[in-house]
Amino acid sequence: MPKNERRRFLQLSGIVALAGCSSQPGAKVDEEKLPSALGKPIRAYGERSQFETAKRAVPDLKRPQIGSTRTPLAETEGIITPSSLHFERHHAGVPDLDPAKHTLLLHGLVERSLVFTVADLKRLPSASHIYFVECAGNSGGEWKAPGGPNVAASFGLASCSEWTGVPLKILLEEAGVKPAGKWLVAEGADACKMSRSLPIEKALEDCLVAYAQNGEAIRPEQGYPLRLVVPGYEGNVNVKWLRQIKIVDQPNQTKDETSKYTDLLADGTARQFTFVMDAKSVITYPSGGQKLGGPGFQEIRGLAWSGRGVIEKVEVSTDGGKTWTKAALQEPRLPKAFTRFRLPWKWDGTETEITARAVDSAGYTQPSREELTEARGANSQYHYNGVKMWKIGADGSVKNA
Ligand SMILES: Nc1nc2c(c(=O)[nH]1)N[C@H]1C(S)=C(S)[C@@H](COP(=O)(O)O)O[C@H]1N2
Ligand SMILES: [Mo]
Repeated sequence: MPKNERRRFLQLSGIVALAGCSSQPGAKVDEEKLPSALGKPIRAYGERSQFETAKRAVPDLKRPQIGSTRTPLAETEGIITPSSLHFERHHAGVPDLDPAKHTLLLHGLVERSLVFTVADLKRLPSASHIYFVECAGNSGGEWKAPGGPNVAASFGLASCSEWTGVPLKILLEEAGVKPAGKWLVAEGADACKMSRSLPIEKALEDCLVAYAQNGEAIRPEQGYPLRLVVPGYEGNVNVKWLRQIKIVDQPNQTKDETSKYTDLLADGTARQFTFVMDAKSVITYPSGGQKLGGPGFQEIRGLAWSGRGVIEKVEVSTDGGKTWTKAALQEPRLPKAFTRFRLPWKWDGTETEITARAVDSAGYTQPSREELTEARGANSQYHYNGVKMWKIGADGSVKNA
């Protein structure tokens, strides 16, 4: 154990004893009486324990194909979102695509138009990276007022996976982008033909044509068999069920980029193609809807992320923003991925407000609600990244503040 970790552990061990462990010092435990049982047979594909209940709430929709589910982030640990709990956002349902028949067309302003089968793509050099995907509409309800009663409701349109695929740069080099090719248009095979324009520099920098998520094939809901992964950019450009990429000379102004994802500012002008998701953080424990067992040791836990790079610092306030303490950041800290933060805290049993703010490697600090609305007004439905407060009552209940 490194020295400072060890010191932290020793400091904690005193309070941990007060945090609900029921053993008495010196109590005798009979090893022979520890329970055991004959288990179930082995099985071909894993499932979680019957006692685990974390799930995505499925809204009751008139058209169930058009909607979203949210990741219950407060019920996940570490930085990886289980694929089965990744949020979903579909504009026209989840197509059931046969990977033996699905192809990706790469054409437009290129020397050679190319058609790739999924098998072709899997033969090419591959790369794996951990990246978050966050819908531009995540936390959108917070613009008007601090709205969300819990983490899932306000922050659950964000998840983090390990994505594996072919760097898009390799495909573009195969095709040979002509000098006039400055943008691309990526299109999905769902009924709405989701399509978005992206600058060619981003495509050459770090985009992936992904076929795997967390070690297995991408889930149908995440774009099986192929999705574009655009690290750090708003969720919508991560086109699922990817079927074509067309190289063009300017953004296409597709329906998906003109009808949505543009921020109306206070002065009546609008921001379009903002793309990058700014630094953001949220405390996942204690958070809205949870209840603290009683005064004493608590580990404050949360997630921070930034579309511009790595999270450099997360500060936590347990007195409504008057004083701030640096939280420990889980290593390795990866660019454009979730970073888990943790801070030991001794709750004295009185009413208080807790919050966190993130600083990223671009030197950007997550703004307060006031700073954000001062700069951008409160007309938008997208790209909200103000800090989130949770109010802890004297009875231990945690509510939206
Ligand atoms: N083809 C296609 N791609 C799509 C969408 C879609 O409806 N169709 N939704 C987009 C939106 S708005 C978001 S936020 C992300 C959501 O990705 P997920 O469903 O894997 O979480 O996918 C994007 N890619
Ligand atoms: Mo989205």
